[in-house]
Parts: sequence; C-alpha cells; structure tokens
Amino acid sequence: MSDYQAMQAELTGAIAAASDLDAVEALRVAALGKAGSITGLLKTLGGMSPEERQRVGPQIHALRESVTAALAARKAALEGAALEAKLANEKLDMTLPAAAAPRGSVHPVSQVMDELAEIFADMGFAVATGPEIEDDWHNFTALNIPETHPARAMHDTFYFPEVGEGAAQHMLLRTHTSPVQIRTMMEKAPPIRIIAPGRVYRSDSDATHTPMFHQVEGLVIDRGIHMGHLKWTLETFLKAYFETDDIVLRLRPSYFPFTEPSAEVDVGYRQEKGRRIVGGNGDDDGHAWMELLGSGMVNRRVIANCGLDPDVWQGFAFGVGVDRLAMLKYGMDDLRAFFDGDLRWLSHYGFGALSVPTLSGGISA
Ligand code: 2NM
Repeated sequence: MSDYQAMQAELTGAIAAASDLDAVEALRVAALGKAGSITGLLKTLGGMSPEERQRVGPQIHALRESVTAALAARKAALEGAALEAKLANEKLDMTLPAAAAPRGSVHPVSQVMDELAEIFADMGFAVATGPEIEDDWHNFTALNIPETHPARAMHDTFYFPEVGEGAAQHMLLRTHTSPVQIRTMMEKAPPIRIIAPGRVYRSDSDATHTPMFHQVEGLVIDRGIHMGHLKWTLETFLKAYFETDDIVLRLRPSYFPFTEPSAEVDVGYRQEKGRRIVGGNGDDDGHAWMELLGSGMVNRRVIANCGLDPDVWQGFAFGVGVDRLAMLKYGMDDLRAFFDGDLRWLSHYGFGALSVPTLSGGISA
C-alpha cells in the first residue's frame, strides 16, 4: 500500500466514524483547509520533476477526491439523520379539534354604538370623533355656555390642573361630545350630517350616574333646515333602533345655551313585567312619557362661532345617552354594572363578535 493509499484509508475511516457535523468540519479543515495535510501534498507538486509529478500527481488528486467525496457523504448522512429525528419529534395530530372558540363578547355599549352608526349611515350621516381631553373653548365657549354657567362649575367638570401662568386654555375631560360638532363645523364645509358617539365625563356618581358615560350627538347643517327635519330624523332613528313603527314623540320646549329653540324629546312607553317597553302614545291608557333626548335648532351664535354665516346655514342637533338606550332595549336595570367588568354580566348581556347589526338583517338580530 502506498503512503497515499494508507492516508486515504485513515482519513476516510475517521470521516465515516465522525459522530456529528462539527467533527466532519474539523476533519475537512485538517485535510483540505489552508494548512491541511492534503493541501500540503498538493503544494509539493510544484517542486517536482515532470516525471515525478506525472507519477505522483494523479495519486494525490485521487486522494483529494475520495476524501472530498467521503466528507460530503458523511455530511449528508448526518444531516439526513438529524432531519429524521426532528420529523419524528414534531408530530402534528391533524385529527385534533381546532382551538376552542373565543370566550369574549361584545359589550352592549359597543353593540348599541354599532347599531347607531348603521341606522344613521342609512340616513346619510357620517360618524365623527374627537379628543376626550378638550379645552375650555371647544367644550364650553364655542357652544355659547358662559363662564357663569353651572355646567362649568368644579363639581360637574373634571378640570386638569392649570399649567403655568396664563396658559392658553384650561384643559378638561369633555362633558359632552358637542366639541366634536364644533370641530367638524370649523373644518368641513356644509352641508354636514354627522353623529358623534363617544365617552364623556362628569363628576357625578350614584345609582343612575357614572362619572364616565357614553353619549351620541347628532348634527345637521344645511340651507333651510327646520324643526320638521329634526322630528322626522329622531322618529326614523327611534323606529329603527327599537324595531317598531309604533313610536310616538312629544317635543317639549326646553333650554340649552347651544340651541334656540330647544326641545326635550319624550317617547311613549308602557310597563310590562317591571320593564319599560318603548312604544305607543304616552297619553293612552297604560302608557306614560319618558324623557329620552335633548335637541334643538343650533343657536346662530354657535354657527357664527364656527365661522359660518347663520343667515345662510341653519341646523339641528340632538343628544342622547348611549348607556340608557342600551338599558331600555336590552333590559338592564343597573347602570353601574355596565362598567364593573363582571364576566357573568358580560357573558349574559354581551353580544357575539359575529352578530354585526344591519338594517336588512334586523338591527339587533
Ligand atoms: C344636546 C341637546 C341639544 C348639541 C348642539 C350641538 C352643536 F354643537 F351643534 F351646537 N351639538 N349637540 C345638542 C343640542 C346636544 O344634548 C342633550
């Protein structure tokens, strides 16, 4: 056996015995790397006589080829074994049932907000939103609510501490969503048809008041708008929301600084098994009136405050509590339970994530 054959037997034996890829790589470097044994032999070819090179050259090249092939074969075998082991470990049982259905539910307030958006979209209203942290001007001044108005009193409004001497604006948590209407009138050219749903804050807490509650307000600005448009809009909205055509409204004169004239809107209802059922004429036997919304023609001073000419543009606005709308339709009797996060309450009153309200499907179906 020549030296080369002996070397080949030794190297291929070692390669076949290599137990992992790192060992294979170490053997490759030792034989074929820059300072490897075979690399060293190849370097000697240059200093040989042509005769010697012709005799020895093929033997060295044969050695290199067989070692290279042995390295590749061992590497493939080890990689194949590793893949087999991995596949054996990563079994996936395709017959197992899929993950359990999610257990969350849609909060009644969210459900009602979705219903309102759907109903008003059908009447051509867009949904507008704005900041919950507002400044004095957008929440009060622009709405014709004077400095001395009781709504501005500390016991009603959550004010932020005043920052620095003579700060530009006193910041507060909005007490209604009306500042969204103000911002819309200032930014968009009429005609305007929007509803503004969202959270509002008042420093008030008892069985029927929570310091945070939800409101939806509506605003229409166009030429020649009058109370008839207001009444039709509210009637159409309430018929769709309560899913009955038997809705009778009573408009009573009232006062809001931001509307003139202003009207409180009552809806007829009857009592059934201790629950209020909306519908019918409040003056009929077994019926009564319930105050539900505030509304009116937008005060011309408010329109002017927003940079519009009140001789050209008129409008109506209204506001209603979303939480109360939800209680009336879905039969809850305690407002505070809305915000307790009790899973039993949520799974009882919550809605499925896939029950999206549509007019064609019945608004709450
Ligand atoms: C209400 C009642 C009556 C109202 C007025 C406005 C605005 F910005 F256009 F002047 N927004 N919302 C309004 C009017 C709100 O809530 C009980």
